[in-house]
Amino acid sequence: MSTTRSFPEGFVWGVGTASYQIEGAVAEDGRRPSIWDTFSHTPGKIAHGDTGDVACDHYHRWVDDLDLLVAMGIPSYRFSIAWPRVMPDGRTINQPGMDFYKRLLDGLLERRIAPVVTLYHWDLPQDLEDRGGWRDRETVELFTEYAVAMGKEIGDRVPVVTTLNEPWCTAYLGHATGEHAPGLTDNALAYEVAHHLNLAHGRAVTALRGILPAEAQLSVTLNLQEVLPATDRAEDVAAAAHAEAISNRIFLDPMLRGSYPVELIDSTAHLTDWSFVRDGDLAEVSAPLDFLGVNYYSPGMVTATPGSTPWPGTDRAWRHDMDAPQTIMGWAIQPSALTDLLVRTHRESGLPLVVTENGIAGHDAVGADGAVHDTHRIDYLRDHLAAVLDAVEQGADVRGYFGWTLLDNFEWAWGYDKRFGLVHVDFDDQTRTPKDSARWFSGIIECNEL
Ligand code: IFM
Repeated sequence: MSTTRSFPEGFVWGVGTASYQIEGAVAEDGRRPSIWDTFSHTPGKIAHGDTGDVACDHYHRWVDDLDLLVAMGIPSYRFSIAWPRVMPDGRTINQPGMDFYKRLLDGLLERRIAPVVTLYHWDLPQDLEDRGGWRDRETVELFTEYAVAMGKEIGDRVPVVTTLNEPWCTAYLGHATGEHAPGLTDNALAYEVAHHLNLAHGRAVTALRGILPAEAQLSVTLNLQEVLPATDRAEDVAAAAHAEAISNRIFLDPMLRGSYPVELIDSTAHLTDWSFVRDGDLAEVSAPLDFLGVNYYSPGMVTATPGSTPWPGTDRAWRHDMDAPQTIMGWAIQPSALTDLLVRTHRESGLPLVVTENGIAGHDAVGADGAVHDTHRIDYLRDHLAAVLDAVEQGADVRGYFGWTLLDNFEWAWGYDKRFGLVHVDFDDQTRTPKDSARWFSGIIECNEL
């Protein structure tokens, strides 16, 4: 017999997207290239040579896309602003680009959908990359100026602002493994970039507090990793602790406690002396937050024994396959790891949490009956929502859940192969077809129960 379980009262439900993954229109109305335009046009970087040039053409179809949100009964929409659209050179406001987001925000508010705005979901203006990008401390200053400009332009329409999405990806995939833009491969650089991202986040939070209405909520979204040791051998346990430090605590500790963990500094001493952390930085990084956004897809397992792929950013922990079913991304499916992550993160941070991303990719196709029967996604979402409820029962203060993602879209280095959407997109003619999971998710939202 199945029993129904309720989510907390006032639980926030939503879906998310990111600018480069859906907008297209990369050279319209004054937008200039971002690092992802450059990277995706570099041969060999993206599966099938895909680019975000058109993506879901959301820049032109945003009205229909907002109507889709209404049809799905989605109360809150998380999207990101393309810095190179509103400030093409990274510093000068481009009014037509800004007007796009004002129209989008007005469209959401007219439809009574609460916007959650991310300022940086990886599309750094290429002009700033050419000056050193996140390796250069000046980018911290320019990001703060960008945040201030956005606060002044749209702060009256935005109740929730997230500074950065998954700085781990920018630091490590962008600068250590080279899988993401700008495609650099230097572990030492990744730590410096992580610090500059932390500082940019903290400065932006403080600056925005002075501009946004008092009730505005400020946050950051981290893809926290639940890292498990392959065995209980001391070396593997130490490798997992190291991977945890360079993946999670490098962001959590400075943001929440105003310090970098000693283990992090010690275990990376062969690569960097951390002299890029200047007096006063950590006080700025730890500006108070209203909640913490957590993106979760999969746990990771590591071993100290070299041989497999190194954990991003280090040669002291190596990936180890888990004995668990996998998604088509090769990511292990283990909902209980989400419960553990939420319980621990709430206990250690004391902050309310929001699951800002969770979802699964598939090779979903529209069938002869005109529908997309993505039962694998319904199963994944159901099991992970149950994991959220388990975490709440164990004391974690989880206030919301955003499914990733509204539309099938440009999945970074994977191009259009991996479909994460609740809504199927035909990339030949841009037809949108809500999948079975979209209807299922709407039903959950409507009754606030699982
Ligand atoms: O599509 C991405 C998103 O941009 C950031 N978080 C992970 C998702 C799935 O890979």
